[in-house]
Amino acid sequence: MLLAGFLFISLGAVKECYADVPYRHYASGCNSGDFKGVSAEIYTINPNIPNNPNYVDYVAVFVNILFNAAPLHWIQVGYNKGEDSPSPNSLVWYVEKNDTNGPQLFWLEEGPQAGEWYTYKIEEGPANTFDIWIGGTKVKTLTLNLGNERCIQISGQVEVSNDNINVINSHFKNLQYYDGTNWKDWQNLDTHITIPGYDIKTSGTTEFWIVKKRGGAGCPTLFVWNGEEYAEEGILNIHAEMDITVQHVIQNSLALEKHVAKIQLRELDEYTSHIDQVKLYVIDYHGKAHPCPLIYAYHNQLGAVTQILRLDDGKRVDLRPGEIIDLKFVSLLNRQTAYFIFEINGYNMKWTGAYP
Ligand SMILES: [Ca+2]
Ligand SMILES: [Ca+2]
Repeated sequence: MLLAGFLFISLGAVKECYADVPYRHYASGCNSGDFKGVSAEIYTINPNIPNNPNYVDYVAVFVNILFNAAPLHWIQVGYNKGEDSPSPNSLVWYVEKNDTNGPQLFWLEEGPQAGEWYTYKIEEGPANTFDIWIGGTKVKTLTLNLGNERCIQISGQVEVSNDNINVINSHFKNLQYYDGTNWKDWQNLDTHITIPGYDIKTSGTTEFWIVKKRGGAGCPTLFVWNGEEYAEEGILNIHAEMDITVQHVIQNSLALEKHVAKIQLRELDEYTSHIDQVKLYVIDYHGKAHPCPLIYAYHNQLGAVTQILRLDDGKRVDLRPGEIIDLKFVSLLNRQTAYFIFEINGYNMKWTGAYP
């Protein structure tokens, strides 16, 4: 998008679908081939722009047709928020191209409403003319000087100048191409993202969106009381669409105070875990497992949940982001204790609810 940095763009392989340059990161979905148009519905995000003193900060969200990788020739339409527009740090629509005559940027007088969807469309006509549409209105017709160059790739992209710009909920759907006669759904969708801290998710070949990257594998994180503090044991991987049982051999020393072991489950990710049952076993030096009864379970939002978590009966406790369950189990084994195993039955569907 940004002209100031234009000379620094180098596009490696076309199918990688982005230009990897300092201070610019991309999230993109692309479809390689010779097409005569691209169209997508794009959700409007409205992030804060940090205004870095050393360069122009912006976010640009657009659809693009790429004609040539070196030199880079393309046409795009989308919205921008940044210091570079005539209405700084407002949401503004724009059209931009680069061909053998060089780059040209056109700011429109209006922009999208945050939180709304708009359809962006570029359609090739005769003699390298391109009609550009936003929300059903033709906003521009441009003639490009392309020689024999043809479309080699269409894409939807989110481009940021600064990793601190929050791109969560950026979302493209109904990705379509024009074959010269009809508009059709994309048959292929390659995604790529270089914005740190985010992941890109897809649904079929016509939709993708950006989510916050999860720290590790997700799901509840297990902590055990070691006599001084709750020590982190790690994640209990219950990614599934229905209950699964996962066992975890406790690595830290588990302090028993009056025969009571104290354990915590914390949801450190942004997805809810549904927990049916928790168990603790103490293993003796002969390898025999002895169940430790659950005597206390307290959810920091829901209160006492002991009875719900005792039985594997389909009655579950939801552990939402930031929530904690305190657990106490009784072990009477004492000196014969070799180690402990924690067991959980439940599930976490991970990406549910990530749509704006
Ligand atoms: Ca239960
Ligand atoms: Ca169950």
